[in-house]
Amino acid sequence: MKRIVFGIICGMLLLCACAGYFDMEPEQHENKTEDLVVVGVSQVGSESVWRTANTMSLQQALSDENGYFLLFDNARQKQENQIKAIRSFISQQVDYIVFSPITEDGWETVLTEAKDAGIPVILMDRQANVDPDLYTAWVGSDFEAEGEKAGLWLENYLRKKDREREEIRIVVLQGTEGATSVIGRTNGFQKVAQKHSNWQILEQVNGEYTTAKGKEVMQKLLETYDDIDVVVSQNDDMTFGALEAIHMEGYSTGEEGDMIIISFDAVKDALKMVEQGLIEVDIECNPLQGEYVSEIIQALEAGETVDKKCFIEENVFTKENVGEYIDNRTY
Ligand code: GYE
Repeated sequence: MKRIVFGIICGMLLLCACAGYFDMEPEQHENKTEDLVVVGVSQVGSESVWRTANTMSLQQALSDENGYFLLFDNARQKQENQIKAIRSFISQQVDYIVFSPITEDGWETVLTEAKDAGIPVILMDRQANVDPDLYTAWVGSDFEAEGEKAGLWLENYLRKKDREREEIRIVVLQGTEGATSVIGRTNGFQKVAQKHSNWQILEQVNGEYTTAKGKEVMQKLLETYDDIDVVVSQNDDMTFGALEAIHMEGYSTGEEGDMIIISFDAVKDALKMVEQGLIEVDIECNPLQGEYVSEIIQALEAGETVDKKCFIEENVFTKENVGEYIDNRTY
C-alpha cells in the first residue's frame, strides 16, 4: 500500500474530526492512514434513484471500518469532470481508481496515464471503449440481456393477449447518449423487435435518464403520435415523468389501459407501480455493486488475479411476482 500524500491526509483530518481522530496519539495517526486502502471513485452524477443507490452501496462497502479511505467525486454528468477527477486521483497516488464511465468513448488518454502511474482501474456499471489492458476489471449488468428480456416479455404478453398480428406502435425513451446501458438495452430490445414485422418503433428519443426530461419528451411524443401502444423507458426515473405526461393527457396505462409501460431498474417506487398495474413490467438492474468492487480490491490486495468481467444477476418483475420483493427493496 502506498503512503498517501499530504492532500489526502488534510482531507482525512477534516473527515475524522468528528470521529475522535484527534484523540489519538500521533503514531496512531500514522498507523491509521498507513493501513487504509486509498480508493478514488468517480461517479457519473446523481441523475436517478438507481445512481443514488449505487453511490450509497459504494460508500458503505468502501468505508473506513472496512479498511478503505475513499475519495469520492461526483462528475455531475460531465465526462470532463470525470477525467479531471481521475487525473487528480493519479496525482494523489491513490491505490485504486474506480469509475463508471458516463459514455463509452474518450477514455484512452486518461486510462493510459493511470496505467503509466501503475494504478489499477476498476470499471463499474458502464464500460469504456478502450484496450482491455487499460483496466483491471469491470463489474456491472448485462444490458443487452436486459433489453432482450424486455422484448421477450412483450412478445409473450402480446401472444397471450392474442395481439400477435396487430400493428404495435412503440416509442423508446433512451438514457444518456453513448452510455453502455443505453447501447445494450437498445440493441437487446431491437434484436427481438426485428423479428416482428408488426412492431413499429415510431421513435427513440433521449430522455437523459431523468424524470423531468422523461416527462418533457413523452409530452412531445404524445403530441406527435395519437396511437402509441407501448412505451419502453430505459429507466424508472424517466418512466415516472412519462407516466405523469401520459396520465395528464388522459391516457391510462396497465392491463386494460391504452398503453403498455416497460421500464428498467426496478427501484422500490417503480415496483409499487408494477403492483398497482401502472407499469406492466420492470427489468431489474442491480445498483448494489459496492461489495463486488470491494471483493475485487481485496483479491488484488491478496495478490490474486480477478475476472476481467463480472456480471451481476438480475430479475424481471411483473404483477405476478413483485409482491414478494417490495418490502426488502432498500432503494
Ligand atoms: O439504469 C439509470 C442510471 O448505467 C445502469 O444509469 C446505469 C443507468 C441506470 O442513471 O437509472
